[in-house]
Amino acid sequence: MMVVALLSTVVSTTAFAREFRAADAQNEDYPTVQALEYMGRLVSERTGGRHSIRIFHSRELGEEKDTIRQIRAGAIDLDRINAALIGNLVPTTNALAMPFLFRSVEHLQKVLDGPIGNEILNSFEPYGFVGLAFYDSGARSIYDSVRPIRSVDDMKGLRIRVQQSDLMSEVIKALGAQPVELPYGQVSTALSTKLVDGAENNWPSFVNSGHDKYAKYYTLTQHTMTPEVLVMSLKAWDGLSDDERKIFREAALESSRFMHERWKELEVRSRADAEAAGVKVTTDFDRASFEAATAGIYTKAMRDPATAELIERIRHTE
Ligand code: GTR
Repeated sequence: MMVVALLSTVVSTTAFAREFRAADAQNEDYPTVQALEYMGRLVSERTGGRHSIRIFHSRELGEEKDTIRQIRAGAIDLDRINAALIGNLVPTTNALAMPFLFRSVEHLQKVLDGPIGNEILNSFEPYGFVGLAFYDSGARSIYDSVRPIRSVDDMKGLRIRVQQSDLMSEVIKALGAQPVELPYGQVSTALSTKLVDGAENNWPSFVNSGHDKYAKYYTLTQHTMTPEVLVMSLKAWDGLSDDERKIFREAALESSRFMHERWKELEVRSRADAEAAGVKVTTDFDRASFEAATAGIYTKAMRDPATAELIERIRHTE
């Protein structure tokens, strides 16, 4: 009896114990990676050490776009990606990346924490992955090495790096500049060799990836507030029991709260570091000219009824 009981414990442990591989494009100092580490600790604790998360940061498992392919194939278990990268695949997700849609980060947070956020996380399954949680990314702004951007006219002719997202290319084109889609890992070199004149990102990414060394003008355009998303491959998800799914979901949400508490302060610190390193911040830019230039993006997006409905609901979220 004893032997059987012992054997069955061993079997059930080894049969289901797993190390889940998680990818993140950011490096280990970045808060999303720290959030994943936090989540990993919770998962290990709550599964009595049976499951663990091994994090491959700094694009060790490939650039963001490649990791989406791998997550769909089940080659990676967890992936922390920016929502803009999902938009090419799941068009309604582009609602989260639309220019000048969110009135503030608080407005965005309300949307993500409410039914819309939930619906978006739940809409990925047909594409081979499951949405677990959103992470902060603040607002993205345009930076460059050529001149301060005061109105949309100053964008003319600039080569601006964008994420590998059709929507982001369209936004930069609409602003009169030339979009250059590049994976995150190539942006620093592209800036230093002048392959591009600038890029766009939030303060922590701008500083953490060293772009502030090359782009000395940062304009607070805050043109998008696209959040980060944590997804799990459907293959990994299908292998979990209901209890384990609950553990992963809750740990993901708690890690998102953990990061949220640290994010604001990091944004402030990153901006201060950039300014100390000689970056000039333009705050008095002509926002109306940017909004007018990107109006056509809405006309196009609203042709898809599901996206149109989502955009309307986001606008009406108080
Ligand atoms: C960052 C985001 C990354 C990546 C990057 C980029 O803000 O955290 O996942 O999308 O932007 O611009 O490529």
